Order: sequence, then structure tokens, then C-alpha cells
Amino acid sequence: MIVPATIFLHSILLLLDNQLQGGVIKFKLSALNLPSKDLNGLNDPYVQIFGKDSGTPFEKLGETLVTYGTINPDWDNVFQFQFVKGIQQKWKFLVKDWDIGWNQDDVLGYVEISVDEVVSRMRKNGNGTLKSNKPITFSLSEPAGGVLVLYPVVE
Ligand SMILES: [Ca+2]
Ligand SMILES: [Ca+2]
Repeated sequence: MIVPATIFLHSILLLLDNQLQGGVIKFKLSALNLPSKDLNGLNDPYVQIFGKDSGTPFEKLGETLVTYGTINPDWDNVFQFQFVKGIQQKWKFLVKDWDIGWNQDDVLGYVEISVDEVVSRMRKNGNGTLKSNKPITFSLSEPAGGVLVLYPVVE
């Protein structure tokens, strides 16, 4: 019997979800107390998101829109990424201040996180499922000071 590829793939994804070996993570981002890099004491922050797994270099996965005139931004963008457990998957969030002029943007901080760790923190809050919408916070470094908040999006 020939099984259509789409059904076959769907079965694999369900299996992955059930065992929490992989699946899809959806989230939004906010930040708190970002160090100011504009003369008015505020910023125009945005986030660039990079991803990698063991043996591969970081590549860009996405970017938020710019939020103007704040050090406590909430970004509306919803990100949706595939995760696979056990391949040392990492995300890097680079927070920047938009400025006028090519290549003038200031770095406000970054954090590198293990996707396995994010998933396990979500599981802790959700009885073994990825249904938790409790925010997960990360301290930003270089320059230190700000906090990045990842809000899981649950449907
Ligand atoms: Ca600036
Ligand atoms: Ca700016």
C-alpha cells in the first residue's frame, strides 16, 4: 500500500509532539529596562533572531519590527519555529536600537539560549505539554542590564 507523503509526515509530527522530541514553538517577545542608546534616554528597539544546531553556524530566522521611543518594548510579531530535541539547537536573540543612517544601529544586548531548555521550562509550567503561556525571562549581556521576555503563544 502506498501512503501519501503528507499523511506519513503528519503521523511523524504527531509522534514527535506526543513524545516532546520535537514540534513547533510559537512566541512573542518583550524587553524590560534596556540600556538607553539614544540622546533622549530612550531607544527604538528591535530583535534579530538567529538559530543553529550542533555543527552549524548561526543563521538568521527572523526579526521584529522596530518599536519607537521606549526602553520597555512589546513587539507584536508572532514567531513560529520548529524544534527538535537532542541536537543542541540554540537561538540567539540580538536586541538593537534603530538609528538613522546605514549601519548606525546600537547593540542593546544579546542572549544565547538552548531550545531544549526553553521547552523544558515550558513543560514545567504545563503538566508535560507545551500549553503553558507563562513568560520566560532571559538576562541580556553585552552591555548588561536589560531583560528579554519570551511569551509562548497558545491557541
Ligand atoms: Ca542610538
Ligand atoms: Ca534610536
